[in-house]
Amino acid sequence: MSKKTIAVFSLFIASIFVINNIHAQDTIALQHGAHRIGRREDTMMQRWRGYGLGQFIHFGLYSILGGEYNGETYNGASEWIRSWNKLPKNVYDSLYKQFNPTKFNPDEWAAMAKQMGVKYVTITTRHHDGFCLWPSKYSDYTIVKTPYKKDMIGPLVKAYNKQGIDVYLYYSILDWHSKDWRDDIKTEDDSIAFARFKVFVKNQLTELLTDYPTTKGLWFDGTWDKSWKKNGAFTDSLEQYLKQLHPGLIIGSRFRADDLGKRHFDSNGRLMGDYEQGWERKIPENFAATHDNDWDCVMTFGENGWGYQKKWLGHWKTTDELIEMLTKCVSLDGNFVLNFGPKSDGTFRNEEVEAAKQIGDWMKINSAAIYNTRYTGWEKQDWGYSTISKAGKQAYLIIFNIPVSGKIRVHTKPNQDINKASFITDTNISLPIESVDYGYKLISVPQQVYKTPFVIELNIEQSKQKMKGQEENKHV
Ligand code: EAT
Repeated sequence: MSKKTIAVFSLFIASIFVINNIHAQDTIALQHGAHRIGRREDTMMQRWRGYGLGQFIHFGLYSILGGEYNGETYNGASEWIRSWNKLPKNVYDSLYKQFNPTKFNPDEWAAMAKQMGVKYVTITTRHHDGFCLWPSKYSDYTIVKTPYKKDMIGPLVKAYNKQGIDVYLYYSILDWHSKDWRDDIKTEDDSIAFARFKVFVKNQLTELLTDYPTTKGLWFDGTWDKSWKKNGAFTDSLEQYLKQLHPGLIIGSRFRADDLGKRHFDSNGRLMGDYEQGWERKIPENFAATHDNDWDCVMTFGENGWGYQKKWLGHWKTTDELIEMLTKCVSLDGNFVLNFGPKSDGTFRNEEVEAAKQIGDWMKINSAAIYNTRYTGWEKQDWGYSTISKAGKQAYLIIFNIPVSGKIRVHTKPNQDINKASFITDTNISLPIESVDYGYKLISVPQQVYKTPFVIELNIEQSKQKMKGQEENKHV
């Protein structure tokens, strides 16, 4: 062979090698990556998917301070106040001696949630400070050491379940109290201590699921540190253990790491966990951004801060804004979970009580558009958001922006006809529908001032034929 032939041949071999290598990189061999492709489809997960609206509760020692110390206001999130350099750590760590939510009435909490229309609640059993709201036998830093003495989680689970609301337990892996917790594992000592911490976590989680057997899922937090990321194998085996212990259990993507320490999505880009839990106060812009996964969005009334804050800093979301966020989430196949930060006496601040009531009043009329509905597959349209029933027979237009013409321009899928349109408040009265060019429908509503977002229900018929003009986009 001439030198030239050898060179060309080598290049050929090299190029095959490169191509093969690209494919090999597409799928990294993982023992602790995603164990499922696509959505989880069992009954429990379908129930989760149908919730639409949830409640989050942040309650703990930080609720006593309410974001203030010594007359000064902490600018960070109130449940993070322990990390404020103006607050001596021993002051925070002694707060448990005053923790006494004497006005805590689990039935009242559950009644408020029920009235608001929430289908599930997530409650902090142990936030980053390590303080446990249940009498854990594995910790010396629990509610039994406080003047209150009694368990809060058990009565809460019971009261919410009595109202038909599912309970999820929030649990932080990050733990400022445990001597064994580490943010990284650098030495042999670190790894010995963290090994003890892992046993502690497993014991506590087992205890929670055993003591509160109606728990539907665990909402994990504080899993972003290197110590946890270096323990992908452990996180995977713990998740599998918890699911065997508690069949149907739902755990989001914030829990574990893969072999290489990747979180949420494994090193091959596949979602780990039962739903994407990445959106803290963030809502994806469009359906593509959800990657067709289940997801939830946890939201605060304020701009930041989850625990009780005496002073509201910055913008405070109005009920209509929250309803818009709720409908946007549901229209993109996600659940919307609104956070509450009760005061240390165990009661809710008036603003939260009032907002819960207003959301509940709206839900009483419009919840058919929220519960057990899903993404319509339509593009986002100017008037607001849309959802569709599971069977695809009813679609809901949740209207936020009404055109001055009073004609709401709707674009369905090509094979969907609208048989009937009516206000959800009165489905006996049909609103006029006109078919216009390019498959649009104009639905006429009275030209008046609408004070709240409202819902139009559509009866959808799947047609075989495409509507004239809709099937093609001719350029002339
Ligand atoms: O304290 C918040 C709250 O519990 C929320 C659901 N998650 C916690 C949290 N800790 C963070 C640390 C860094 C960045 C964002 C955080 N959110």
